[in-house]
Amino acid sequence: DPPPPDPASFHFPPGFAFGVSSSAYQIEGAVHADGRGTSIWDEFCHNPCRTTDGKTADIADDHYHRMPEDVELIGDTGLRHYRFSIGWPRLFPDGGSKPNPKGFAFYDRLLDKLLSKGITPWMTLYHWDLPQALQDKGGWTNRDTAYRLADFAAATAHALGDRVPNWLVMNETAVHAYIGHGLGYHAPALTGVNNWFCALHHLNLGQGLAIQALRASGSKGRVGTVAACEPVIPSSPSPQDVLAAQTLDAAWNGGVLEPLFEGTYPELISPYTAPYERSGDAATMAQPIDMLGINYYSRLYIEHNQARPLNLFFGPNKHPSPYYAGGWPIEPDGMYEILKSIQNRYKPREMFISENGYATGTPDAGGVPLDDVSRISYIAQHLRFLRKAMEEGVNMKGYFAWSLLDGFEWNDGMKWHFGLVAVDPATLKRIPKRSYHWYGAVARAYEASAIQV
Ligand code: GBH
Repeated sequence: DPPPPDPASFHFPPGFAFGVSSSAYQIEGAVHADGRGTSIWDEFCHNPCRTTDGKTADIADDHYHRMPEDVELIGDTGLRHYRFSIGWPRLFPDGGSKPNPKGFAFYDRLLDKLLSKGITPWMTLYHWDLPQALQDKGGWTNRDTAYRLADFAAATAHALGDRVPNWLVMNETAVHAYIGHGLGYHAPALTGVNNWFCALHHLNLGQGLAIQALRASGSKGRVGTVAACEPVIPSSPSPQDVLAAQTLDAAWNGGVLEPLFEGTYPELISPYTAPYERSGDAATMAQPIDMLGINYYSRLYIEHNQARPLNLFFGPNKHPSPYYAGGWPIEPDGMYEILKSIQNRYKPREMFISENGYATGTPDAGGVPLDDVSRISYIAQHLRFLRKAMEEGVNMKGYFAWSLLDGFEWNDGMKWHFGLVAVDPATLKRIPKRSYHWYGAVARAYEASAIQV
């Protein structure tokens, strides 16, 4: 990798947000503390343990008990924006309407701590941690769950809304639907075409209902959501692979953006969502939003595969991109490409990159690499392509690196390390990597130049 570029060499217009992202289940740990209920991911980790390395998120980074120190880390390096999620089972342990005061007290403390450090909160309502009690009633395959999300949004806005300037309803609806309900690699480990599209439709419906609930709550915060959007490429030019890629593109990108912006589903998937749609759903799903967060990591390569739902699956990348240890190709131009296409088609009011990051693998005896110039290079390349998209008229208002801390990586347990800061597994001590200092310097240089503009 080249030596890190000068942090002052990035020029973004005023009003741009540099931040970091996280999610509750991946960092909080303390799964039994203070009356928290069980989520579908606790089930996935324990009954039986289905992570590829056998690790659970019971402790994770113990952020629940170390939150003040973690917020200090964000602020001390010069970052002024933080995207995090709230744990539904911590706030409503049985998924119903009975709140857990100690859970609310935690997010009260988090919001107050952020605001006292001058850090703007971007609060995700749902980053995949459904209360198990709702899963027992069918979870996202049950239409009722969409209404429960709206109640959850309203109750949260009532309790915390005075300090939330940015609401984000969902994280990566398409990933949750496909990988959690179609492939079964993520919780709740359901499989098949029916579960996949039933969950997708109810997630889109719940998103619309939750946006309405937030608007009605009187919270002054702006309201948006987050989608995983990546160009989908056939693994080979064969007609079968091309159809597989077009179909996944319809489910992954179009299956979330079309209902949100246009109230429809792409033709390639509408036969599968139709059985679950009721009259009025189109209008409920198509809510105006203030901002759209895009999570981008790499292009997706898809091939025909008869053993999987809709005869498609992730395939090899036949293009000569370098790969990083996390296994995904490094394709910063793919970020530019997807942003341009979303801007052209849907014209969101504004967008921001809500996740983008680089993983190293399970550490060898030498530990997690702290001189992480590859991560710096990855972020720098993506910032350059983001800037290029902006110069061509894409209305980007922020960039959030994934993630502050090495954390729990869902079905892969603790295998991948995305953090700007390492966490010693024995002591849970936070150990900043070189990228933490470099990325903070980018944000500080930006603040200094933005003030001069
Ligand atoms: C994000 O999902 C999540 O929002 C976040 O919680 C998570 O920690 C972060 O990613 C890092 O994993 O071609 O077979 O390798 C991103 C999900 C990642 C799903 C890339 C598709 C490519 C599949 N996407 N993945 S493959």
